[in-house]
Amino acid sequence: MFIDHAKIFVRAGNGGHGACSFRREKFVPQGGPDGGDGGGGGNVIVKASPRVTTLLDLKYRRHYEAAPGRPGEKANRHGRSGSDVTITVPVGTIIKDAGTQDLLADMVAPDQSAVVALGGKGGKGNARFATSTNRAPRQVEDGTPGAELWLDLELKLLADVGLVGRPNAGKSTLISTLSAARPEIAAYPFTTLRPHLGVVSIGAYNHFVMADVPGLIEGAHHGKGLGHQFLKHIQRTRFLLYLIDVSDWMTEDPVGTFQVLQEELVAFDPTLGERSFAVLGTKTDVQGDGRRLRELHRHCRDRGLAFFPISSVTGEGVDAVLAFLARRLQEIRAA
Ligand SMILES: Nc1nc2c(ncn2[C@@H]2O[C@H](COP(=O)(O)OP(=O)(O)OP(=O)(O)O)[C@@H](O)[C@H]2O)c(=O)[nH]1
Ligand SMILES: [Mg+2]
Repeated sequence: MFIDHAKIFVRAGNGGHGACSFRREKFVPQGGPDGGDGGGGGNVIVKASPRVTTLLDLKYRRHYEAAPGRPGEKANRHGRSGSDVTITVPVGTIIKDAGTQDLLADMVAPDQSAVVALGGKGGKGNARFATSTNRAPRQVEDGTPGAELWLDLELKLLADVGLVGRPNAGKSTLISTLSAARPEIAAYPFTTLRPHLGVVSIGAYNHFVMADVPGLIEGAHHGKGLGHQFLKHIQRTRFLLYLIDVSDWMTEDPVGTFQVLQEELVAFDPTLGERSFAVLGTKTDVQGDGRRLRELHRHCRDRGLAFFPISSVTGEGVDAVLAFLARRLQEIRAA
């Protein structure tokens, strides 16, 4: 199951108390104070892993607690620190304080980690309070409490290229011909029920990440179909590909379809209207008399929009799209 939101409770360990103790050894009368410091409490740490793709685990386990520091001991022995607890999340997870909604961390890179609840400090033992005038202090310090709070975690995928299209437009088919991603593919709408990421290689050294997002229909930004819930996963893509079916068994007009998709994106997030994009006319191997392809091509050409006819089945046009994406992404990264 793909889960992209979770609320969890985290508690860091308390610091251990400082010890109050005096040296008691044979033949050493009036040994000085030797109470050690308490250990620090464990932290709660969040770490991003590319091997995790959903927040599902956090739905099942909602409480995370790090170990407390041990109290100090006699003979100046410091208490052991409490061990940290680490929560693994997918890359792209945004972590907020659920109470204040303050942003605590945005886990954008693999292996990035952040302390979300800091362990308490260990208290000083009485040995640390000895002075020339007070050689037998009984004073000790308590450890401080570890932080505790509720966290909101939200996964917003990070990808270079986002695929946008109506159900059945051929998004999943395209990503599975270009990458190792294997989303479900079938001739019915809403086949793909969760976003998928695929790594697309261009040549030996260059690659980019593509996101297949479930199909969008008119009203998606109001929650129609599946769109609304997944639109946020294209918010953090650098480049969009609009996939428009131009096959002869498609009934609607391709230009209207493209415009509805654009409107849905802008209604959801106006900045998506400024995102660079290209338009793909898909399934050209079954384009029939080619009328739909011509209409869409003309519409794009008149507006100076990048347009490519492709077929994921025969491979027609796919290399041209790849070469174009490689160039555009390089420009975007450089900018
Ligand atoms: N002939 C032909 N069929 C294609 C092509 N691309 C996809 N299809 C078919 O179109 C249907 C829908 O393809 P999908 O890739 O599942 O479409 P999608 O956009 O991912 O659909 P949703 O997941 O429902 O949003 C499947 O039956 C595919 O086999 C193509 O280039 N040529
Ligand atoms: Mg699909």
